[in-house]
Amino acid sequence: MNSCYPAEPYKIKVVEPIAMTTRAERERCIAEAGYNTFLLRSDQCYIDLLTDSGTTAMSDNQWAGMMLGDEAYAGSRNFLHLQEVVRQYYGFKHVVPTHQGRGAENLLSRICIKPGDYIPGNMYFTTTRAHQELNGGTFVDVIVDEAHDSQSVSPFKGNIDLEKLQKLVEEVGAERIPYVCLAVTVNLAGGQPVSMANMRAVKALCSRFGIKVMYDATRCVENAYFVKTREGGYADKTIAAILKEMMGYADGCTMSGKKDCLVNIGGFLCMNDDDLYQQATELVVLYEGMPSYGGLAGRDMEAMARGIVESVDYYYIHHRVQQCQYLADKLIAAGVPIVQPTGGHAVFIDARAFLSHVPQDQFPAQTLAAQLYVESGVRSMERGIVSAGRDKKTGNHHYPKLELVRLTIPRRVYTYSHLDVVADACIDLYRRRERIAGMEMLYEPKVLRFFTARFRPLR
Ligand code: PLI
Repeated sequence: MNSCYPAEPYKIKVVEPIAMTTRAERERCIAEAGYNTFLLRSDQCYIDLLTDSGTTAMSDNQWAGMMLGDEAYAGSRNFLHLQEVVRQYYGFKHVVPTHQGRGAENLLSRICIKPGDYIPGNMYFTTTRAHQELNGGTFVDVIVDEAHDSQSVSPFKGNIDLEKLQKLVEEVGAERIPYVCLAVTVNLAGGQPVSMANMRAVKALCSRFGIKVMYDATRCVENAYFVKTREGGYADKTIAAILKEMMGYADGCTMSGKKDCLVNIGGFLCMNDDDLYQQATELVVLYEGMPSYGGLAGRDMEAMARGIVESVDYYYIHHRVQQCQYLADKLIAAGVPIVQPTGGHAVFIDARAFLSHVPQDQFPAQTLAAQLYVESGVRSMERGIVSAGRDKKTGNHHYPKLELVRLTIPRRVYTYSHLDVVADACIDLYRRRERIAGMEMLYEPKVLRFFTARFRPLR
């Protein structure tokens, strides 16, 4: 291992044995799961890179906090701690806890979106767009073009294209745009960050038109790390200072605490506007719980408050992002096509280039994820045509330019040795790629189909 990859800034106190399976067992398991890695059982997986969501190893300090859970129905002291920490690190005036990120998306979309509205964003995320559409809105992608090109090495491929945004405002009118949804970082583009300059410019443009800017802050600490390491003028600033500046260009945010707040469950909605807060407190009691717990136990709010503090530690985030880089570098050295530059939470294999003989409507990324599991017991996730779903007007598949397999690294869970196994399996498969055929879809759910769709290999 090259010494530029930092060793773990933690030591192991508890271990969880993982399943060792044979190839024959894995062939049976994936067939039973309809060739959909979401439908595998976790005890059928050796290294589980399905997601970094809720899969974090919490620290001893967070577990200690769990024992201090105040499970009062209203006014829990853990809520007050969470509120204090969110104000300190994110800088927003109000926080409404939710059971996870999509709970916050539901509240925000229901309050702000009217039928016929448009919600510009830097590439879609599945649950975010689903909530926007459920409330009658139309998502419009205003991300920079480089984001759709897996080989562009531009450092901030998550940026919003200001011209695209301004054009949309002029076309539909500012009154039809309740807010701009800016994700920091952009999951489906490969974990690509947004520059501070772009955040500042988006805020300035939106202010001119009286449009709110709401962040999807799910991986905001990873974004802050990239600002520090890639953007001029930030190298000497702390992650906490960068995070606070980023949030200063937003009117609020939705947050999936299951990622950058280092917890297994939790989320929140933040805002500065008192009226929006009032409306959120009225709605949260219907969908989540009292505004002082929002679907969470007191202990979970305590773990999240402590996780937020830990997440801005430089040694933690440096190691996290460099683990992804380590895996990426091994794949690049062997010629395996991946999205560049490497993002903050995952390595994304370009399945379109990897299986160039498989047409997109034979689901190359879904196929590759299934094959990788059979090969090695490594569970990954499709992020391509299956995840993109269908156009709600025409009923046709959306055909995203990016057809990816995501190898998502859970936080503080796996070692570099595990990543060696993952890299070796991908490389072996790449050498035998011509022998892999595509698949057909046998069962297709109407909403968020990737979770439960079933497939069959084409012979
Ligand atoms: O899974 P939730 O409901 O806590 O959060 C939804 C969500 C919102 N925004 C973004 C950018 C996400 O990545 C996200 C959830 N992501 C999942 C589950 C993932 O595997 O990437």
